[in-house]
Amino acid sequence: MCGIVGAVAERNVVEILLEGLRRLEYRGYDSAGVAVINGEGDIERVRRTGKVQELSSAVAENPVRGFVGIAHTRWATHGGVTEANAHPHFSSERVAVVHNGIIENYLKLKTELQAKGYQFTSDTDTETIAHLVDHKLQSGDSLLSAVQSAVKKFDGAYGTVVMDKQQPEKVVVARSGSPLVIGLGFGENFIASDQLALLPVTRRFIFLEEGDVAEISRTDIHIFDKNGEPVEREVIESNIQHDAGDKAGYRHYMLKEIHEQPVVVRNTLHGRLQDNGVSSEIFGENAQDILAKVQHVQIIACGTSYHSGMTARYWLEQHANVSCNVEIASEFRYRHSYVHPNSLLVTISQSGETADTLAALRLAKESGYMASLTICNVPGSSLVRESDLAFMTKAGAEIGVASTKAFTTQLTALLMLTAAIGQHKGMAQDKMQAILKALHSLPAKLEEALNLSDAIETLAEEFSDKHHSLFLGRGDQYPIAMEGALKLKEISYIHAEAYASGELKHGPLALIDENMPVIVVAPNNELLEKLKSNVEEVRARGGIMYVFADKDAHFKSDDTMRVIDVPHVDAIIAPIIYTVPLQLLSYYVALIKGTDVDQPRNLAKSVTVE
Ligand code: F1P
Repeated sequence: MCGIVGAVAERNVVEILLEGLRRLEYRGYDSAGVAVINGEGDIERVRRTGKVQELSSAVAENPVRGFVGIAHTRWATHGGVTEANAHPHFSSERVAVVHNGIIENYLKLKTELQAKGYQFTSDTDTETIAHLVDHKLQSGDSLLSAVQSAVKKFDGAYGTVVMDKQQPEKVVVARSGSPLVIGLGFGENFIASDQLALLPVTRRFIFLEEGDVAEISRTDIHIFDKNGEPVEREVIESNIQHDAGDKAGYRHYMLKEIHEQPVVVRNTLHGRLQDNGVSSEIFGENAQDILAKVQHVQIIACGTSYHSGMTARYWLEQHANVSCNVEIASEFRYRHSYVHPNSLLVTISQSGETADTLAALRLAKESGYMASLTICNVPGSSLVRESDLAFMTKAGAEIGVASTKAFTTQLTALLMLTAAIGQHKGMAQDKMQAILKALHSLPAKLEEALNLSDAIETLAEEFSDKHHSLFLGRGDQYPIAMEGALKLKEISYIHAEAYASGELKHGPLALIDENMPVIVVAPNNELLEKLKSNVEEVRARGGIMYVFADKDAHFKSDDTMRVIDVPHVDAIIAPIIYTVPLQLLSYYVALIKGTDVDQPRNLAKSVTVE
């Protein structure tokens, strides 16, 4: 989704801003723009639809220079993808604004501002911010107080950065519902919606809190909380790799991230397993008491993270003996759900900023949940800061919009959570030892799964001309089939549906013909024989199947069925391992189809608006 970068320095900041935008490209966007206060004290702006490269070329042709500037990648919400709708937006050639989020009451504000004589040049909600701030400035307010009083009028979400050419030594920023991070330099300071944008210039960050407004100059940062009181916020030293934004020789970030899985799963496990169990403390300081009392787990997430939650439900109920519900955040937040006694709310999110998941957490906090835990990949993110407990996955920066390594590290974390809760619920030591052994084996087994790469690249050729596909799984492989289908549709644009194969007879069998490939993830457990019957149902109707299975499952390739041998693994970690060939399949199909693998059309990496 939209990205923000800003800088206040004593050098030309244009290249810093453009590089910041490049590093935010992964989030998904459709236009980009930059504005600086130049040497004459005027604001100059360049905007383009399309990629940041278009903007860079435009800047190269007609250079702009300035020591203070703001830049933006826009993912259209209000108003089409046009240059006029791209940020930064101006008011009176004096104020420039970039904004992430949605000002929900913008139509009312727009009418009021038009009545005051303001002319709108875009269809965006953002332009109301520029005019409102300008209106306050005209009555003599400082930029800080103009922004402070303007934001009081907004309903909705914003992360915004504002420049005033008459106060050219600073920018003022405000955050509510859309993340902003201040980057601290030496004699210069920066702002961005994501720390990744600023890694080339700093590693020291302040994460703004909800309702914060900050005035940022080269040498000073003054932060005010939602009540307008001055506050100090902690400075955090980031340990994210500077090269997190590089492809390391891979053709796409997604392929790099698929191949990183053995290492990042090892990192996620590192120091967190004991000889006889999993310590509760890895989930947070008070986790011991909380996990001991848990009687019910409510998992909330979106997209791929939701699929990891669905898998965890099988594990928690079967192995930890605790009841568990899983729900999509956008549904959960708008219904009245029953809160079981001693319920633990678990949010799962790569980014920690997904708007619906965050809203669900905030709702749950008022609804009588015993405590909240987040499984998250981004330290300092909103979910981490606002949850009682947090477990950080160590996937590192994930750039590909289609989530891969974040998913397998989430599953690893959720299996550790199963063991930690199970420990309090009387899990037998032999089961605990089996889980620990399986967890230890994960990195090596993921390596083995990656060896299927060449075979899957060849297999992908059979899919590239298909328009529809069906993914089947049973038990804890059903969510893996769902994740496989999601990956294929996200990056290859082939319509893919996932079904629990026991449901075939209840409708989807009607779809089966030779043009509908059926991808089967075979469980390595007591459901195998049931699945084999489902496979025969498909075969009897002329379906063509691709079966990912353990050798011991004894599937045989023939005219109607291609069998891909997946490394033999303990059944409990099979969902994690079987994910890998499905990721590779969608990657290679997308490669043949020539789609934009890392930034699929219409999608955004971090969904910070509802
Ligand atoms: C949830 C999610 C991702 C998906 C895409 C859009 O994000 O649906 O799973 O790959 O990036 O958002 P998160 O809450 O896990 O960050």
